Amino acid sequence: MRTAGRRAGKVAALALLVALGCDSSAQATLGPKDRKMVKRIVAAELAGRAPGLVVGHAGSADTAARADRAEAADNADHAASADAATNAQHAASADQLSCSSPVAGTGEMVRVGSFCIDKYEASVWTRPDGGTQLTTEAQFDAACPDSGQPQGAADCEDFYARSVPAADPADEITWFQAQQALANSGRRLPQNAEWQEAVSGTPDSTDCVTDSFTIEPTGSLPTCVSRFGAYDMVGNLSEWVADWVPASTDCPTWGGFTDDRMCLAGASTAVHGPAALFRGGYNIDPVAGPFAVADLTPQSSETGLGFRGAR
Ligand SMILES: [Ca+2]
Ligand SMILES: [Ca+2]
Repeated sequence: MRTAGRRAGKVAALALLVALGCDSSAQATLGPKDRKMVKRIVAAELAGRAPGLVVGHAGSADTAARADRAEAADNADHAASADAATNAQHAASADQLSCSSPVAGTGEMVRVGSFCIDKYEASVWTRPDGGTQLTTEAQFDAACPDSGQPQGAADCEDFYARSVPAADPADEITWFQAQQALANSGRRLPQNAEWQEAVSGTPDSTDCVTDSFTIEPTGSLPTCVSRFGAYDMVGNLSEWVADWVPASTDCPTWGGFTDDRMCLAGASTAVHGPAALFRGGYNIDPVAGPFAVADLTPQSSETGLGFRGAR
């Protein structure tokens, strides 16, 4: 048994050597029966290999070399496309992280999840990098009508929303005017849900401008900041957001959830026009806050109602 086992081992080892092309003369040391067995093992061994990797046959070295070159080229291709994908990802995340100003000079934005929002309440100017600041309702109307539809010299062109500190934020401006000023600055109004996401972490207290009817310059209170770095989302000015609803008729409050103003209730059949939501509350404690919500027709210019941009 031991002899038979040794012989079987020798046959198997020899078969492997033959299959690898290392030895064929050694077969001469075997009897015809064992040579047959080697043949069978070699055939089985070769059948289980990729053609390009078969060694010990005519032309197989070339085939192997070609296979190696093909594999190297394939690997290089993969590496190049992996690099390209990585670079694209890096570029995308750099853009995401930067939230750079979409139009040079129009001021700072901060990253909130998948979007950017203005760091400050918007102020309105004649140029993207400043020029003359427009602060009154009459000045806004002379640059761009309440409807946001250009008319004569009021062509809505020299009319830019900017997110800059220590500026008088635009007050008594319509939703349509705000939208045009933002469009010129590469921005848009935030959606209601985006505004809510961005306000997170802003104090609901007199850390924000909520204790007077005075409208303060943007970013006056360093503690009135959201966890994303946006200032004055609570208080100072209320802020238009993009969403429209039927005009509300009632202010039933949030109940025990919060003391913030809640006027999104009822659907007026008397008000002519839809209503756009505005958020954050006027500068009055305690009805100002991160949940404060009310609505007005988008053509309204109301004291204490401004906006900020998103993109
Ligand atoms: Ca505000
Ligand atoms: Ca409040």
